[in-house]
Amino acid sequence: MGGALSTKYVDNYRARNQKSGRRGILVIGLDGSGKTTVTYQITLGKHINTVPTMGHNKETMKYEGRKIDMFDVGGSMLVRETWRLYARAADAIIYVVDATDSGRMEEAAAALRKLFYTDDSFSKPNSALMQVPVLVLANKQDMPGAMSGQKVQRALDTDSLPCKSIQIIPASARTGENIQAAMMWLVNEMY
Ligand SMILES: Nc1nc2c(ncn2[C@@H]2O[C@H](COP(=O)(O)OP(=O)(O)OP(=O)(O)O)[C@@H](O)[C@H]2O)c(=O)[nH]1
Ligand SMILES: [Mg+2]
Repeated sequence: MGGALSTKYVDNYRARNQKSGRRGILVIGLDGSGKTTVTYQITLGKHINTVPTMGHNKETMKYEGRKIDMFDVGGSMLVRETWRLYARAADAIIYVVDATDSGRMEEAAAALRKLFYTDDSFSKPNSALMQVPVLVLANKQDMPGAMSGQKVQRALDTDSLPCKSIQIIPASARTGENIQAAMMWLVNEMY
């Protein structure tokens, strides 16, 4: 667990990565959607019990010989304001959705849209993200009643999102279902 990033850190981070080939993935989504569980399933390959994230949690891994940092940021309303700063350091985004929580799907859609535009009427795309691939994980598929990937796609209205590419994958961070396959898609899009 850590504090929040500073603008200076973000800009230096990008400059350093351009030379070394290192990449940064930002993991975001509403509180309790499963971001930290997803992050550990990707970096450690197993299910770990979590506590709510304060600030951010940075995990570094090697994927097919390349170094990748995962910035797993808290999803509570207050911390969501910092997503935009973290997004400046991101080469890719994982957006985690709790597919069992249809009651918060609208909130999840609004939070995603808010990051991808810089104005309230959603007409000015966030230029930092236009070349970034986005993986949406429709998480918690191990639970009965979880919304399908298609339903989550419709609810989030992802077709119009101003990004490089987007893929919605149903997955479970608890069982690991589809997590590595989803990650493979994202890494291929990122380089
Ligand atoms: N059944 C099920 N539970 C999950 C899954 N992924 C996460 N959870 C549970 O959901 C709860 C929240 O998970 P976290 O990974 O801490 O969620 P988070 O998005 O990091 O939450 P914040 O850090 O508070 O923003 C925990 O009780 C997890 O065990 C999943 O795929 N299936
Ligand atoms: Mg967390």
